[in-house]
Formats: sequence, C-alpha cells, structure tokens
Amino acid sequence: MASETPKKPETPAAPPSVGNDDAVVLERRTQRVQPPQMYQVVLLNDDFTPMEFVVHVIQEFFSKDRETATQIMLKIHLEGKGICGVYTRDVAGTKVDQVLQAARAAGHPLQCLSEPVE
Ligand code: TYC
Repeated sequence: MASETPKKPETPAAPPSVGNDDAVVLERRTQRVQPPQMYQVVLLNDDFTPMEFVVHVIQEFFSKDRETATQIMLKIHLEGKGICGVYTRDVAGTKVDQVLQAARAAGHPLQCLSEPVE
C-alpha cells in the first residue's frame, strides 16, 4: 500500500528565553505524530458455514454492498481467507467480537481474527 506521509503540524515557537548576553532566542520544536497502526479483519474459510451467512456478515459488520460481500466471500471460499476491512485496533477488535458472537449465535464455526497491517 503506497501511502503518503501526512504533513506534520508544527508547534508554535517556544516561549522566548533570554541568554547571557540578553539576546532573545526562539526555539522551534517540531511535533512528530505518527499515524496509528492499522489492523485488518480477516475471515477464514471452513467447510460448514453457509455462503449466505458469510455474505450477510460481511454486509452487516463491514458495510459492504451485496455484490462486494459476495466477491469477498468467494475469495475466502477459494483462497482460504480474506480481508473484510481495515481499522484502528479497537474497532478491529470490536468487529471480530461481533462476527464471532453472530456466528456462535447461529451455530456456525466461522472464524475471524485481526492482524496488524504491514
Ligand atoms: N466454504 C463455505 C461453504 O462452502 C463457505 C464459506 C465462505 C465459509 C467463507 C466461511 O469465511 C467463509 N459453505
């Protein structure tokens, strides 16, 4: 993923300090803020969870339209796993919990995990 580094806001100059010779020195400190580590939420294939249920889960919890959700489900079915979305850590964790809870409630063994994006 090629991403541009966002422009860093600069903090205002530090308060003036007075040196020995009474010269006023303004120090500029640059604030460096890193973008947060992002996490991808991954669904794993299994032999038992119905395709229709997986499509429903992807639509419901990852806000995908039916066509996109179907494409993601088929990719998982064919390749073993697939990314449903990328979020900050807490949001990704919540998505995993929601998916696992819905799968258990429906009696399906669907597995879901989150992992840091490289
Ligand atoms: N392989 C399942 C089936 O044939 C469908 C499926 C797709 C299950 C994606 C899980 O994450 C999954 N019924």
